[in-house]
Amino acid sequence: MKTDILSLNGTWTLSSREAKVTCPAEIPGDNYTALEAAGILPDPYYRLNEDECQWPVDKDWVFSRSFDVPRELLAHPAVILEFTSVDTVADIVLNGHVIAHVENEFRRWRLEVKSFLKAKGNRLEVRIRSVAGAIADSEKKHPHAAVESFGCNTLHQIERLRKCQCSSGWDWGISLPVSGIYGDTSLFGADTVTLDYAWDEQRHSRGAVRVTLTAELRPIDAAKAGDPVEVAFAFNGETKTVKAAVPRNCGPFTVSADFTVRKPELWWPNGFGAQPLYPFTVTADGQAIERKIGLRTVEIVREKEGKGETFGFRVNGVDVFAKGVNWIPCEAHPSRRTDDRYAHLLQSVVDANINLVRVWGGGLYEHDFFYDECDRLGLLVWQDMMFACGMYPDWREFQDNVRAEVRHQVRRLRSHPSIALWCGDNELFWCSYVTRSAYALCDRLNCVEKDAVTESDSTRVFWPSSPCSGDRVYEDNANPDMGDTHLWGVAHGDRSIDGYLAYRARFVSEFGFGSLPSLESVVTFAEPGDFNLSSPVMNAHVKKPGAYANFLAMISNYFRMPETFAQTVWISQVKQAFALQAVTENWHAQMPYTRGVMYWQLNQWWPVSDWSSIEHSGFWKPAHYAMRRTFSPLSASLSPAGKGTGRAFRVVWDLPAKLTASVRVSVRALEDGREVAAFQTTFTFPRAGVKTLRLPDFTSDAKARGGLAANACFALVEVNGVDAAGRAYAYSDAVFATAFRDCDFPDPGLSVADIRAQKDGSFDITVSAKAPAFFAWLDVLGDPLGRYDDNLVSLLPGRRVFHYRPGAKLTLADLRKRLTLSHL
Ligand code: BMA
Repeated sequence: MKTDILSLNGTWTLSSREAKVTCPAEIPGDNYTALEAAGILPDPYYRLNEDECQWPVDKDWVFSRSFDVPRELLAHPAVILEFTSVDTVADIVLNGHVIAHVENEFRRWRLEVKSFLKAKGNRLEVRIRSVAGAIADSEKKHPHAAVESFGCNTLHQIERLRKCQCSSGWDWGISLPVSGIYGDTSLFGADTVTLDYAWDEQRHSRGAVRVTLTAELRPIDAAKAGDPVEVAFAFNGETKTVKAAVPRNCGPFTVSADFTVRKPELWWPNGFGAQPLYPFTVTADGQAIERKIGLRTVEIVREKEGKGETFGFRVNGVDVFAKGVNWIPCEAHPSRRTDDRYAHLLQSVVDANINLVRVWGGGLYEHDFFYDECDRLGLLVWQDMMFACGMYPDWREFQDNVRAEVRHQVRRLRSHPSIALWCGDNELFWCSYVTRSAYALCDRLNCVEKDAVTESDSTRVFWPSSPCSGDRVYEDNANPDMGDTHLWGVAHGDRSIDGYLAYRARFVSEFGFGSLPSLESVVTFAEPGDFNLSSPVMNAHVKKPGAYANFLAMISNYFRMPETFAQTVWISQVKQAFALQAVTENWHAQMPYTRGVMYWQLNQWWPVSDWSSIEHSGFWKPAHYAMRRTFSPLSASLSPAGKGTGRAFRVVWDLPAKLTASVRVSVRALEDGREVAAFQTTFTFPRAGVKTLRLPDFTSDAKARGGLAANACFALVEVNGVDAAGRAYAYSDAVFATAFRDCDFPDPGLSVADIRAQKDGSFDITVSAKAPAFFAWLDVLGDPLGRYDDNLVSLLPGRRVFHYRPGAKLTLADLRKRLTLSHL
C-alpha cells in the first residue's frame, strides 16, 4: 500500500519486429496468452499444436505502453518504477533511455526514474531477449561452463537463465517458453526511503509470545546520512513509532519494534488446531506493508537414532506426521494463474487431510495469494529454491544474481507462518551423484544459497536439497536412514509396488504413480480418432518416455486388461489410486521411523497424462479421494507389515490426543458379500501411534476364509474411534487375498435409487448395489469442480447415500442426465 502510486497494469502492446507481430497484451501477463488472444497462435494444448507454438522462443519481444504522471507523484524527491517480475533477460527503456538490464524472473526491480519522467506522454518499453537467444548469448560469453540439463527441458541449457525451469517442458510439461511481465507494475513516490520488506520474529515462553517486527528500508539516491525516517508498527492493538536515521553508508537498514502477546492463540497445521492470524502494518515514508502472522514454533527434528537420524516436523512442540504433496506451477500460461485456481487447489489439499505442501524447485516462488491461503488453511510449506535436475552455472554474475534472488524471496516470504523450511533445490545433489564431477559445482551454488537464506532468515532451517542427507553431503543422498528420499523405481521402471512395500525411509518426499486424465479432459485436447494410446496426439500428451507402457504393465500386474480406450483411461486412474494408497498407508504405518510422506504430485500445468491427483480442470481424480482416505487421522494399513509376518493390519492414529478405537474385520464372499468370518477388537491410543493387529491370515489360511477360495472373498476393514473431546473418526476399506485380476467380480448392478435436492444446491444421491462393488465411482459429467463426501468406495449389497456438491448450479433433471456410475 503506497500513498502516491500509479499502476501500470493494464493493456500494453506486444510486438516483435522479426515476427512482424503487433497485438495488445494484458499486463500482468505473457506473450503466449496475448498471441493466442490475437489469433496469432493456436491453443497450444489442443492435439499437436504444441509443435506450432515453439517459434516465439526464437524471437525478441517488446512490451510497451504510454502513460502520464500526476503532478503530485512527480513532486516527490524520488519516483520508483517497480516491476514485481520480468521474465527474463530484458532491457527496460523509459523515454528512449535504457534504465536497467534485468536477468531474473524471480527478482523484484525498484528503479529510480524521476529524471527520465515527464508529466505527459511517457513511453515505457520492456525489450525482452528471445529465450533461445538469451541462452545462446550466455553460451557465447561462457562457452566452457559445465551446464547440464538432466533430461527434462526441451531447451538445452535453460539452467543458464533464472526463469521458471519447467517453462520449456518437463516430464509432465508442455514446452511453453513464455516471456512476460508478471505481478504488479507501478510507479510510486518516495521522499527519503523505500520500504522494501517487513517480517516478524517470535520468542515463545509460557503464556506469552514476544514478537519483534522489523522493516527493511533503502534510502533513495538523494538521501543523506542522518536524514530522519519514522517507522510506525501497528500490531495487536498497539502502535509503536520508531525514529531512525539514514545510516552513514546510505545503504539498506532495518528498524524494529517489540510487542508482547499475552495468552497467545497459537497457529496450528491442518488437523491439529485453528489458524488464528494476527495482522500487522508497517508504515514509513507514505508506504505501508500489511501482513498477517501466525504465532507458532516450527522445528525440523533431526535426532540420532539407529543407523542414522530422524527427520520430522515439530510445531509448537508437537510432532506432526507430514502428510504432504508436491506442488508444481498451476498453469503453463502465467496469465492464467488466477486466485480462483489457487483457492480451489489449496482447499482441495486441505480437504484431503494434507498438512504439508512442497513448492517444487523446477517451478516458481509462488504468488502472495498462494502463501496467504496456506496461512489461512494451516498448510505447512516446504519451499524449494528454484533449481531442479541440472548443473547450474557458477560464474560470478550468475552467483550474484542467485544471491539477490534468494535474499529477495526469503525476505518477501518469511512472515508467512506456513513456511516451515527453506530447501536449496530439487534433486541437484542427486543429479550430481550421477555425474560426480558436478559435486564442486553443486557445492558452490548451494553455499551461495545457504548464505543468502541464513542471512535473510535465521529462524528456519535451510535444508540443502531434496533429496539429501544433510549439509554438503553429496555422496550419500539416497540414504533411507537419513534426511528425505525420492523414490521413483516403480513409477519409472518396475511394474510392482512390492519394492516400495518392503522399503523403509525417514521421510519420503517424492514418489508417484501415473494415470491418464479423465475422458472429459482428454476430449478437450483430442478428437475421437485420437483415442488410442499410441496415437500421435495421445503421445504428445504424455511426456515421460515409456509412461504408457509402464501404465499398462502395472495394470496387467494387478487388474484385467481394459478393452476400450475409455476403460483404459478409467483403469489407469484406479491403478494410480490403488498404488498411491497402498504405498502411502504402509509408510504412514511405519511412523515414527517414517515421519512424512509427500506424494508426487498434486496438480497439472496443462491437460496431460502424469502423476497428478487433480486434473488441470480442477477435477479430483480417483487418486485424490483415495489420498483423502489414506491421510485421514485414523486409518489402517492393509498391506503386509513385512516379510514373514503374515498379513498384519496396522491401525494408525496420527493426532496427539487420546483415542479409543474399535476395529472390525469381516471376511466376505465376493459373489454376495455374506460374512464368513469376523474379528473384532477395541483398544486405546494414549497418543499418536500405530497398533499392529495379528489376525488369522486370510490370504494363506483357507479356514480364515470360511473355506472360500482366495479369489472368491475379500475382507472389509472398519475402524472407528472417539477422541477425548468426543470427536468421532471413521475409516473403512476392502482388502483382497489375491490380485484383482484373479477375481471374477460379480456384476454389482449399481443404480441410482434416489436423488434428493437440498436447499443449499447440493444433492443426496442414493446408490443401490445388488452385489459387492469395488472402486465404485460417481461422476457428474461436465462438472469438474463438483465434490462428493466420499467416492471410489467399496459397497456391500444394499444402499448408500452420497452427498454431492456441484461446482456450478445444477438442476435435478440435469443431474439425472449427467450422473455416471463406474466400478471395477
Ligand atoms: C521428480 C521431480 C520432477 C519430476 C518427477 C517425475 O524427480 O522432482 O523433476 O517431474 O520426479 O519424474
